[in-house]
Amino acid sequence: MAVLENIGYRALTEESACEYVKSLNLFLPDEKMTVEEIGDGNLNYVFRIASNRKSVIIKQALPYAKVVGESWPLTLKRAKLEAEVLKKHGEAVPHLVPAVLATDEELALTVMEDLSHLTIVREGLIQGNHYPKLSADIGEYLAKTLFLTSDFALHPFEKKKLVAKFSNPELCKITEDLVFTDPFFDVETNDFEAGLAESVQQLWANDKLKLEVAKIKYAFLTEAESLLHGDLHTGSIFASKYETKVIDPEFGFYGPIGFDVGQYIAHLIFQVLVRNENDRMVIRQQIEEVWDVFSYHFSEAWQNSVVHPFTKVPGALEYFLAKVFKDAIGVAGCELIRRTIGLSHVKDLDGIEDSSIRLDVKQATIQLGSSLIINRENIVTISQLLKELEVYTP
Ligand code: SR1
Ligand code: MG
Repeated sequence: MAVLENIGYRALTEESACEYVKSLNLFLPDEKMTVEEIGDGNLNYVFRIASNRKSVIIKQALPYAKVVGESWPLTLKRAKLEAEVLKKHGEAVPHLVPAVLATDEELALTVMEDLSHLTIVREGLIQGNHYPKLSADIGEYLAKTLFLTSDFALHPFEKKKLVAKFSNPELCKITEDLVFTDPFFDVETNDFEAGLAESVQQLWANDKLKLEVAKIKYAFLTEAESLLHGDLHTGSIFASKYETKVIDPEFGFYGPIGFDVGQYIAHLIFQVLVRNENDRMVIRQQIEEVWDVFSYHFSEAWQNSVVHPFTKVPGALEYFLAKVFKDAIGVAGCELIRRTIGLSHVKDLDGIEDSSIRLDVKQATIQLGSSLIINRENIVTISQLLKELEVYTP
């Protein structure tokens, strides 16, 4: 049973959500408004409130994980942390995150810009939509948010203040368990189709693989490089042909840069694996583009940095980018596996109706994921990653 941390907390209803935004004077007292609960994520309520004139979103944290139920209590503090991450990242890329209009710690909610003119990228990609700006925007988002919150841009006192401010142990524990631990052991939370049982047994018995996962998990636990989004999958991104907005950074914390990069790449890989030959090229290009744009902006910021004397040392930038790339490849491997056999799946895979095709693709994500984890020292360029991806593409 969830224990309430906030005395004044109450879960909003459509009616009270309306009253709430009125009390903030975001709408006129007699303005006609419509409201609907549109949340389809794992953890929160999301209300869209609109009049003829304007619309806003209220995102409210529930004291438990919606995906499992009240038996899985979850801190309400994550609402404030998410709003603070949005604001901090907004300092770096205001055009790529939603504007925060108000926050309420007691009710664990954030009122923010309505983005319903955009589509959740996962849904759009599954429908075959093309987002020409997506990966360039995400590359810029990653480079600028991660550089500007790192030791390369901040005074060490300021950086350490932020590390403490963005401590997020409960949400990190979810990632530590669901991404980096449970899928590699025979535990109850795992969820996979009977047709995958043999591959899963092999994976659980593979000590070489598990040793590499242990190293990747250790980096996640200990390397406070930058303020991460912490859950950068395609369900955390809204987009159209012209615009991209990154939402939902409630898993934000100071961690290794490669984590955000690797998660995003993994979810593009799902699309490569589920698409037919003609349609997958555009996603392969997006994988290439996100890394190119990320390294372009990151390198530019690095060269302009005046904080860290070692940024001027020849080879230092190359060393750091290579580390981020290797970390990203390892994380991508773990993400491919956990979304296939762990607790929280993705529609890209589970939505494949033909069971034989679905199983083939899922076998591919397990095998490719394992290969990325084990061979990440040798996969050092995007072309090598794309080559490896081709080997496992059904
Ligand atoms: C219980 S939360 C399951 C997953 O949903 C979130 O989006 C994160 O990816 C988390 O691992
Ligand atoms: Mg989320």
